[in-house]
Amino acid sequence: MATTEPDTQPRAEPTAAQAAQAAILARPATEERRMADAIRALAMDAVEAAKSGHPGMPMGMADAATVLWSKFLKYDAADPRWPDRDRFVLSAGHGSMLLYSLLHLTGHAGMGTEELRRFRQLHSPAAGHPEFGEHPAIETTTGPLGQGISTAVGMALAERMLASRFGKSLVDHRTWVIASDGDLQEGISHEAASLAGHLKLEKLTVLWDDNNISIDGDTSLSFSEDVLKRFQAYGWAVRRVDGHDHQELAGAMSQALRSRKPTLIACRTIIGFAAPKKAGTAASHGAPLGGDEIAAAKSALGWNAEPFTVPEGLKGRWEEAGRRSAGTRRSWLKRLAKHPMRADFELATAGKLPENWTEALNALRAEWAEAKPKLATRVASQKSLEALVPAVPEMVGGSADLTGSNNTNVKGIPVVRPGDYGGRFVHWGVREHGMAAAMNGMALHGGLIPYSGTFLVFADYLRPALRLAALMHQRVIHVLTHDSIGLGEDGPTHQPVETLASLRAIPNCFVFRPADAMETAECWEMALRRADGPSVLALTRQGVPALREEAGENRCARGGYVLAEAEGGERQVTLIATGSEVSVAVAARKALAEAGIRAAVVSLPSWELFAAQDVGYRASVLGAAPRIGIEAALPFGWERWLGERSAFVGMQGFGASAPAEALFEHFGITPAAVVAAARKLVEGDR
Ligand SMILES: Cc1ncc(C[n+]2csc(CCOP(=O)(O)OP(=O)(O)O)c2C)c(N)n1
Ligand SMILES: [Mg+2]
Repeated sequence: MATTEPDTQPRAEPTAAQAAQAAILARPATEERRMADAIRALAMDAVEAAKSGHPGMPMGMADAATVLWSKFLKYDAADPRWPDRDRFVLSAGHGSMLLYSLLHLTGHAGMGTEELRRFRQLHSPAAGHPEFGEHPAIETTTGPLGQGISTAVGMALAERMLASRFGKSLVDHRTWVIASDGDLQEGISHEAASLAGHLKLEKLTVLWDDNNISIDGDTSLSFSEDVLKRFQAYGWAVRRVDGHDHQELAGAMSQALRSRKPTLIACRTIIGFAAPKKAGTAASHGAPLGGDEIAAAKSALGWNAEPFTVPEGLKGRWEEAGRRSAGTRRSWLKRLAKHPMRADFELATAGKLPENWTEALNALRAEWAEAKPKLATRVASQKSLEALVPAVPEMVGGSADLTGSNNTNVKGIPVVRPGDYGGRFVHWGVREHGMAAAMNGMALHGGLIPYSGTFLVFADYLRPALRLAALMHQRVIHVLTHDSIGLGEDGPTHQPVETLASLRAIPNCFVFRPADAMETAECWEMALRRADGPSVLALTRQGVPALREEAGENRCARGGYVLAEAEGGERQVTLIATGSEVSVAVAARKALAEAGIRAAVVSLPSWELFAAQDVGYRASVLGAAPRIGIEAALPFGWERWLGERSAFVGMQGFGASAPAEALFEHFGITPAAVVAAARKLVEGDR
């Protein structure tokens, strides 16, 4: 007979995380701890109700967030768009319930209990991941790891630049980020952190949720560098704290306020803190905890309130925190009212363009109509910028180490330097992805209109940030030069063939591919006017002839237009081209006329603008005759404009290394090829 009791299960030894958790829970539950517990309870409840979501991160970072939002963050729940508020970015966007709980608890309108109950449901502002535009206090869309922290670098830079323009009395705020292990693993954060250190963005503070856990399990599976040493080497101040100790957290945040460098605070936390079985494990990362585990977690915290409710006294403490900076905001409003630069400040932060901003550009267009210069469109872009940048003080240029190739700098415009933010041109270094995310941050911050530069083919190095700009409706402009085999000898690694199609595939991203100098100026005007989304300017390295003879109306405004109508009767064929291939179409039209074939040439610099025109206009431009598309890129997407009786003259695969003229000949993107295709279509018609 067995002598042991058969009905008692042997107890598993507590894990290190469970032991640490027990020790923390044994500390006296202060009022601050109770405030953090409110976040934990709401996060558990909302994820449970939605039957999906990420409870672990909000539970782990609740203490750090409580210290930040009740003692340090400058904000007023009554006006979440107050321009001089601190910016808060939840880079680890999967922990969205952390942000929604904070907004709810601090008394922000539009994030009531009902909204929390509808977490992750259609049209709820409490979406799966924080989405810019869903609630005024959501500063940026996060979820794709690494984007938030990198966007925040742009916000912090924007603050420094606007402080330099308008002075400390109007612009004096900080940028705070909560980032996770995944954020710090993503390459983009390495680019952005390196840049922030270099630029000495001392008002940027990152709270790293150092919980050693990601989806696959312990981060030691794939992550073993000394993160603090890495950030130190970037030029950051670094600290390590117990992420559940409010005093340590507050101490580190106070030090960050005094730092002359950006600060990384590693908050050692337990993911899913308070959940008896799942804390400290990946199981709490991205799934509801389940009723029993929630009940046990609440009991461990001594939390007795009904789901989605917070005891009144505690809610009052939180709402007090939400009003903490109301007086500071009122004083700021008084300063603004009397400020000599008030009008300029309000114009800039509203994203409005100054009066007469097109004057110099129009003068340039008039000059070009006369002189008909043969210019690379990247050079025409530079000249357009020389007319625009002095007229629009919000414009901030830059390049990812290709300034001389992208032609994005303007003579006399100073460069942004570490500690000196009076410039309006940023040397981003070879950091396309970090550049594009930081530009999103500048646009989101408000007061700036960033434009970049790199090669078109390297759009793939910045695409995830551009996609977010499109999703968030932000005005950022990417100047992407060397836009085809026309760049020549650098060869197929540098010659985009699929890039235009891939950028056109991003919703709300406008791609402009101007044909000559005049169109370049017109496309610049359209990109700047576009306040609700990003624009890409695809520009040539090689010279292109002037095709336009008049400077009146901005013909690119409708996205596409008839550059040259067929002469001597109805069209027999319509040649539709973009960028450098419009001149190929013009030459082909002439040769076809000599052969007795009546061809019209349509320039189609922006498919998105053209698609937005009424059907009558589009039909009149595209015509009823057979169509030929001409573009030194893959045909992908061209079926949209071509129809059944059509041909395409362009690329079929990767390019090659040779002088540009030899490549256009080799790949058959020539007037002769267009003529042959036209003949086939027209003569096949007879
Ligand atoms: C760019 C990107 N890749 C992958 C994911 C999917 N994903 C969401 S969270 C996560 C990692 C979770 O680990 P961590 O960042 O440490 O967050 P924690 O689990 O500690 O909350 C991953 C891979 C993502 N959101 N973004
Ligand atoms: Mg983690």
